[in-house]
Amino acid sequence: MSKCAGCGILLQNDDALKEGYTKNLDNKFCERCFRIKNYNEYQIVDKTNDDFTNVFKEIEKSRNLVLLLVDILDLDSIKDLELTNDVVLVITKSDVWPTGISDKNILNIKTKLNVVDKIVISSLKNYNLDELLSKIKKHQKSKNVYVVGFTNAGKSTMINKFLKNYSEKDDNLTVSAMPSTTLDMLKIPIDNDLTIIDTPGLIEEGSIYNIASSEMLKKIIPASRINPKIYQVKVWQSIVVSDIFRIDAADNNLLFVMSNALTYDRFYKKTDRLENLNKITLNVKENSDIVITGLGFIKVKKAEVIDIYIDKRISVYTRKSLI
Ligand SMILES: Nc1nc2c(ncn2[C@@H]2O[C@H](COP(=O)(O)OP(=O)(O)OP(=O)(O)O)[C@@H](O)[C@H]2O)c(=O)[nH]1
Ligand SMILES: [Mg+2]
Repeated sequence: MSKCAGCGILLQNDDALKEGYTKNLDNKFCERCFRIKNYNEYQIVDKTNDDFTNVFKEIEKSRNLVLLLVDILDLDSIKDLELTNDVVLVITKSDVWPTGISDKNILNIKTKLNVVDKIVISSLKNYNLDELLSKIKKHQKSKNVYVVGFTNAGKSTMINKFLKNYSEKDDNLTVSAMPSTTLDMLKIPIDNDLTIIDTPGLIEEGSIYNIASSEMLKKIIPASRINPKIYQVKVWQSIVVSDIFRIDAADNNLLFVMSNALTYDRFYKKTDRLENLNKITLNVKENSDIVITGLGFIKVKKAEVIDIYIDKRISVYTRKSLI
């Protein structure tokens, strides 16, 4: 049985409602990949991290080098990940990060992993991919190198760019703004000495990705460089962001680092907008970020007690500001 060249799932022609379906087993892609690639149509698949346990087992057993890809807007996601392999930390999508922030600041993230090297890249802009290739060549233990990370980190997009830049082959992997695009491991030979193995993305608990519709995903995934929105708050007010969350503050300087497609409604009086959502009261220290998992963050200048109203499935926390 052969695998779909786009997402790694085993091809089957028995059940049109199950993953891997194709009318003709000689096809290169499953029906779902065909639809994403040609019509930008997407069926959401329901994945859990149980699907990932075997992938991690295989990776640890192989002892091969791992590239851990992390979306620049989701840096804390990897804090608790454990893996015994050597890891090159790859921070992706630098093209969307606001100007004026140094790579050094971003690379300063804490993990429990055996990080042997770190790099910031943009597959979209071809930024630092040659440098990443030389780091891989320096650290690889064998021909095989695994690419892992949370869903939507940009794993398949990066491997497609490697194929384009460094091999004679087509860039086949299916990529999309929806979570869980890649469904199983897939070996991608780049040259005689390097085969990259794409893996399905981990699911991040508490991320807005897990509950967003496809319309919403288009809005929240930044399509271009983020222009942060600044609000000077001098009297009590509420700001509602795209009906996703509301923030109440009284005396502050708020910098929203999120997709430019989001909209902002400002209220100077008590409002009941999003009042039915979960209320989170945060005792924020000066120069902190309030992180809305999967969406981005709000840099808060002054220490203040701030209320957030948001869906209870989305996790919200504070950290020392990255900016
Ligand atoms: N701006 C920007 N977007 C990117 C970049 N790399 C990937 N993306 C976008 O991020 C989204 C997810 O990309 P994928 O390559 O499918 O991510 P993945 O990690 O393979 O996701 P799963 O297969 O679901 O685990 C797509 O909308 C990509 O276009 C980049 O360098 N810059
Ligand atoms: Mg993928």
